[in-house]
Amino acid sequence: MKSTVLKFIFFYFLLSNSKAQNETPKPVLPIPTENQLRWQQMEYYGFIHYSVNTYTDEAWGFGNEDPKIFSPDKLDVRQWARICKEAGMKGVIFTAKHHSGFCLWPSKYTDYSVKNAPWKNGQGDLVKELADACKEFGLKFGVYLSPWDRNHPDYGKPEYITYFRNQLTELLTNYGEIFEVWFDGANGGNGFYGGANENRKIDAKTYYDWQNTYKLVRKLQPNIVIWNDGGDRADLRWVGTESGYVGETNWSLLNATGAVPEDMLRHGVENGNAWVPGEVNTSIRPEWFYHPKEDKKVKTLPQLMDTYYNSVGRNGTLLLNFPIMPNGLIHETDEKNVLDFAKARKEAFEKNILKNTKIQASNVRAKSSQFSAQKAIDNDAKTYWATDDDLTSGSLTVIFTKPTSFNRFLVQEPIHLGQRVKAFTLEANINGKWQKIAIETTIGYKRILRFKTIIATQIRLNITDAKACPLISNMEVYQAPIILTPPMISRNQNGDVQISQTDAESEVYYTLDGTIPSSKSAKYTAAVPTDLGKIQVKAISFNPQNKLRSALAEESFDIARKNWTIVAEQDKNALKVLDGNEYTSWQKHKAPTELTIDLGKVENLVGFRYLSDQNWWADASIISHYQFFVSDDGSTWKLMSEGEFSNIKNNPTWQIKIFEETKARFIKLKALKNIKENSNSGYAEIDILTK
Ligand code: FUL
Repeated sequence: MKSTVLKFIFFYFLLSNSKAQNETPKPVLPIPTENQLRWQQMEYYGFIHYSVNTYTDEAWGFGNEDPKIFSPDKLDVRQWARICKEAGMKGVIFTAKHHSGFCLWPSKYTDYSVKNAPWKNGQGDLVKELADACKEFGLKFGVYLSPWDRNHPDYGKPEYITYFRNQLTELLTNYGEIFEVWFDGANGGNGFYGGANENRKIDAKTYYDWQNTYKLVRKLQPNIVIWNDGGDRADLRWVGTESGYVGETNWSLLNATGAVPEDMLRHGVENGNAWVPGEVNTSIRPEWFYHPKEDKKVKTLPQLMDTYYNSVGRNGTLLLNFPIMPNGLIHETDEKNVLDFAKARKEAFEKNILKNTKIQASNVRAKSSQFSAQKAIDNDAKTYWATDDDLTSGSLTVIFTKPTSFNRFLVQEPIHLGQRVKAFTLEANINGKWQKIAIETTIGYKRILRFKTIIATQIRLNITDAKACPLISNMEVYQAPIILTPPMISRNQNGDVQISQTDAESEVYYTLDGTIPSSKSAKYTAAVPTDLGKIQVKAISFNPQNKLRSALAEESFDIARKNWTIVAEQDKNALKVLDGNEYTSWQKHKAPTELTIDLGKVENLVGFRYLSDQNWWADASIISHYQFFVSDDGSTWKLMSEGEFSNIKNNPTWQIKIFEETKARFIKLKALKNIKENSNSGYAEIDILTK
């Protein structure tokens, strides 16, 4: 009798236990809301910056700009929507009101809007036009409403909050479904404020009474997600940089209260108690608004690909900005580069090698087919592989029918049950031996790994640590083609030639004798020392797999600047003007000012070149009017050239000035005037031309 009872108890436990295992794993809290889940699945969407400061060439409007300047002659929101759609984006967020306070819709609550602009004789509503265009092109629509308003007289007083909420109500009521609202963190400071022209400070945490503002937002748009980096924690977080990346370790969690230092923005908080995923916001140009001087600084295809892998590929979303030109259109270079980017992504993720492959798991939850390894490659995002509850590790092994080459690995967790994986490795069986390809940390909604092409017969995802039983909803493997863009050539102060690859898997070949390089020319592996004379470098990127080559890159350099010194200058940073790196710069003295260089020996000069500080915020320091002197002894000077660098503000590229041949050992560039009075003079590079 006793033993029958015991047997019964034993089987009861066995049964109830296996029943529990058979059930859906319990979520690991916190988990995303449905709105956050839907938003995460969008992955990639566009930002559009346009306002009165588009017409003053400023990053921020001050709030006193005359609405009359808002008069585009070619404005076409359908062009914006078409480009976003063709780029593969799923939505668009529009600066309905930026810090200037100028409203791009005819708000009832202010005259500082398109109502008083010449565009469409004050009858236009740009928010409506764009919302409609988005509908037409199948894009979701979102709005940026700057909490900071440099125009409004009440900004800083309690009355402004009513104004702000009234505007929010207009935007969230009259333009259909809004998927995301953006509350920028820039808050308070100098402004026009209805003519007060003063500095107004607010406490971004308390001033806007965010909790009640959020309630209003959710009441008007139940499906929305809220982005806010200044006030109370909202649905999405800033990743702490506008450069286009989030940390490789990226938890979609933060703590609901308390400060969020930059490190947490970048990586999230492993044991955070609130689901606050990261959105990577970045512009296709250095700045958010359109500035003609940035026409040659549009992110290139390799840069855009890096941005993608460093955002969507790291459990983030990508919010990529287009500045609108004064004529009302997106610039053709921005369009071309973003469409090239779409094409390259399509090619990279065209053929998933894991379709119809054999897959095995180290453990399957309750041995149930519902949670089998197959669920990780069944192309159904709702199903997933799961282990038993008592495990926090496990592996999935894919067996190919023949040696297979690949260079990308994509993996996803079903995050509606929480973000679990803390650590994983990727291994491949190459020539019968298991090798580690990558050692990583978090996965989250999506993780994509890039590595050099390998040829393997098996591949294994090894989850080495997780918060609870690991779950994988999807795995994909690809052979992404090599991106062949011309390499970048520079020469440092020592005279060494440096050539940068644009794809880790490409090869670079170069010549120094003016001939066109081929794969039989010298292969670039490290900086190439040269004699210090003039050189001409030609280089190509080469795809060793299909033997295709990029367009030619070529640069000519005058004599190396190895023995040059900057005269009477203590600041070591001054040497940055000779380092051959266009991205480093030096600024010190206010114009008029002089920079004197000792060339180390007498040279036969016929001209000089100047490259201004290339940082987008460094406009003021661009030298516009100059004199150039030479000397034998550094004390008696001869003026060789003077004048202006025409159009340098809009086109801050190398400025070349030629003069009559002369012999000299010292040179002096005198900055007579900069673009802005009373600013320092800035230099990225100074160089000479010799006979
Ligand atoms: C920043 C703003 O100050 C920029 O102008 C831009 O709107 C960017 C997206 O956010 O904080």
